[in-house]
Amino acid sequence: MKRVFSGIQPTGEIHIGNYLGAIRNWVKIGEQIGKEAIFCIVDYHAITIPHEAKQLPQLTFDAALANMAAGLDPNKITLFAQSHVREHVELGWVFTTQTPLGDLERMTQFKDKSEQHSILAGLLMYPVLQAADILLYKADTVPVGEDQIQHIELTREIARRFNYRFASESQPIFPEPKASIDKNAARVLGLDGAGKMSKSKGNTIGVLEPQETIWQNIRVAPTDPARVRRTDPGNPDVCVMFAYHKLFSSLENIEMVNTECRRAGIGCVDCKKLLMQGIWQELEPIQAKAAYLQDHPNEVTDALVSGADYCRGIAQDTMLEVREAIGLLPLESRRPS
Ligand code: AQP
Repeated sequence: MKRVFSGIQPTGEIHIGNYLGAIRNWVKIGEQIGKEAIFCIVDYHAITIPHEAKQLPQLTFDAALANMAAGLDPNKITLFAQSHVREHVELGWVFTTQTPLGDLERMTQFKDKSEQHSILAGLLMYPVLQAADILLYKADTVPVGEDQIQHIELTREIARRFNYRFASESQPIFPEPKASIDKNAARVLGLDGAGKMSKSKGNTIGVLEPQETIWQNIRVAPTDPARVRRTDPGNPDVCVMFAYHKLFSSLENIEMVNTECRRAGIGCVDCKKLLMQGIWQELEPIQAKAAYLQDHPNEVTDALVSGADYCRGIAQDTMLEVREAIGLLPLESRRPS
């Protein structure tokens, strides 16, 4: 059976970039018949930048809850926390020993993040652990946002190199997985319009953020800088609000905004109010489900426990193959022949 795998970091509130760029795609895939879908809250990744140890358990739980609220149904997919399956770290180490340093130093995300944070060795190794996450389950499809394409390419390279060194051409151990990108939301812009929406940049719209806070942030968000007065015509192509309309509004409203903004028939506040309606239509049911799960936390915990139990079985089978392939002494007390 084809297997899909993806993960999300519990580094803060899940935002609409995560939701539209990745999670919504996960939900669609999870509903497909004939594909097994595994999704992971990658807490070992979250500690590659400075973190608050006391907050991490709650953040991990909250990320699981937000994903379930956004539509991941544990009856259809498997959801678990990365640290509950220790084989991720074991395979990560094996891959670390096989990965040239130069491959890691050229990763764009490493370069970006090492400008923001002190460089921990784990930050450099991040994509190796990510490769282990994916390949432990021999997943062939990885739904992600555009920012992760380079990491998935490296995962393919790691799989290829491992197969070449330790397996036969006719019986490779790992598949070479492909990224699956939702083209409409591959790179959701941040509220500042300056770059991708990122938890660490504080330019997010949280999926579980109260309606009023979302509105306050949208109300003051920049639009077309050349449109100073209400009577000035605007250019939707350079306005982040229009980019959001394309993600949240009806075709009819998108067309109306596109036409009316250009001839100053609609002002920025009206445009933003209309956008808010579209956003809220999408987020309200998610927030209602989140409120339900907050009242029934056992549903989240049960999903994580049974998800980890299931994944551990797959992961242990893969590690048996890997250990044998790379020449580690078998676990059972046998003398090497
Ligand atoms: N702005 C975005 N547009 C589209 N997809 C996005 N993703 C993240 N931001 C956007 C996708 O969401 C999935 C999980 O993200 P993550 O939290 O594991 O990764 P991230 O890229 O580190 O998220 P942030 O918000 O940008 O966090 P920080 O600021 O900590 O780096 C991934 O599939 C990602 O592509």
